[in-house]
Amino acid sequence: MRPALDLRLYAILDPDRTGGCDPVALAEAAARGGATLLQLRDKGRNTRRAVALARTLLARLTPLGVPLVVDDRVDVALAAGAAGVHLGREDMAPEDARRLLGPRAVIGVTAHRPQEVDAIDPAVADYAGLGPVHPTATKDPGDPPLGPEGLARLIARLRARAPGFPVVGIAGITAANAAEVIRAGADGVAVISAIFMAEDVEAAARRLRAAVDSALEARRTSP
Ligand code: 3NM
Repeated sequence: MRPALDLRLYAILDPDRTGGCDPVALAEAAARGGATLLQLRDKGRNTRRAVALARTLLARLTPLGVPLVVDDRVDVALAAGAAGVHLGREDMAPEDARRLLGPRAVIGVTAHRPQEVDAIDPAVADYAGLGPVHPTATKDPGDPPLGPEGLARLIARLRARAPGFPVVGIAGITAANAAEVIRAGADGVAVISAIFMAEDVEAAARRLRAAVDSALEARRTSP
């Protein structure tokens, strides 16, 4: 049995996009503000430093009840004892990661296009990050923005085959547009800049979490 995943506010920490601030302090601030899952997305550090950072993050986030997922690096996740990994389309295949990490690890995958959505194996992956929902300056996703309508279509396509499969929307998501991502059917939002480039990271996370929670509540109570 894999642990239940709370995807409502998935904060993605890129240590190169913290405006020069200590990434560990910012991760804690995001967790205090209501992040429910944190991803370490570290494209620059060498392996030893990446493991050390993941360990420090785990030590700080575990008492706050926020699991840590490592982007791409199955070895770093294993070495540090993180909850799991997030895998993009050029990363290790999810079934190989599952073999290495075991049945309890969290494995997330990225999908942008219908064929990629169709390739998701719900017996292997625990959640999907679908996007890009909006344009973003953080990364070139290599595909045009879906908008909320395109996101809703991808979610419907995935869940026709895998009912209730957990999904987060990603790219360009802010407190102002998070509700439309939830209305499109997502369980939560995955966010870099609107949290970690904010002047007050804790307050920014709190605003996003409130927007997600109220949209989820509206979805639950709407006829
Ligand atoms: N993956 P922000 S977009 C890491 O579309 C990542 O797969 C994307 O950052 C995808 O919240 C993205 O700053 C960056 O827009 C999202």
